Amino acid sequence: MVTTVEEQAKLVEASKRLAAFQAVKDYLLPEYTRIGIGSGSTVVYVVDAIAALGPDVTSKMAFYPTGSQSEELIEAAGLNLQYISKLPAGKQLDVAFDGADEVDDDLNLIKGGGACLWQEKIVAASAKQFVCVADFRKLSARLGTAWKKGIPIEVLPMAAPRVLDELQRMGAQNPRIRPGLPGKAGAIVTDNGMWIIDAPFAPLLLSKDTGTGGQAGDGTNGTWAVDALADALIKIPGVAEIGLFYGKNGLQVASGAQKPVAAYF
Ligand code: ABF
Repeated sequence: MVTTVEEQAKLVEASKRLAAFQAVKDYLLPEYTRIGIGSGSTVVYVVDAIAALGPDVTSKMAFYPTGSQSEELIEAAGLNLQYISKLPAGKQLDVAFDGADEVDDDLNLIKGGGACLWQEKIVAASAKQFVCVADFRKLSARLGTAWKKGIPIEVLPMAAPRVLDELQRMGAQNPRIRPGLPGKAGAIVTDNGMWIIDAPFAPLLLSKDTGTGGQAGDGTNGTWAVDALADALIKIPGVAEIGLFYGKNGLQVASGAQKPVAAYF
């Protein structure tokens, strides 16, 4: 039984590591040449697992980061760094690995706790297969249950007050502009010069829970289905990207990428 904070922290790290090594074992095929690498602390183990395959396997591969953190990880591991902006039109990554803040039963995700969600979505949507690597704390039946800080939304700073108004109208409970990192005044500024709004909504329904006999899922009484909420959020003027990654439509509509595959313990 886990009794102390230190023991819990050890368990979480062990879970991230196991998930990462298993994900790389299952989903990184030796013939792949273009690999997306996401952000966050779990991805550190993904890069460890890739580096452990050795140069015989990895020297034929190029790795595409979602931001400066994964760029540094790739370089520090001696892997071949490439940029998604240089990926020619018509080409795709073979696979992309990334973490998440929460994962529901349908493999819909909340992402963006680390403020890199826009680049993360572009890399995910550029891949034939997206592999979400997450430890046991991230799993929940419905998004908004495990990650309670709200859905991260990247916004144009000048639009932030209007976006906050609209989010409140849609039923978000106390949406807030994310503050800067400790010691930094003002809002957090993303790599794209944008701000992040965190918008908590009541736990989201899965599409199968809505429709005939189910709940509406269209925001009535503050209840949203994942896909309906994602569609509504992205249409708000001033919203650049949202931290809802949903398998059925989000990634497929954007790119033809497959539904996310999860590997976790
Ligand atoms: C990225 O890193 C983000 O989308 C998510 O916010 C975060 C997860 O980080 P960690 O693996 O440290 O929990 O994947």
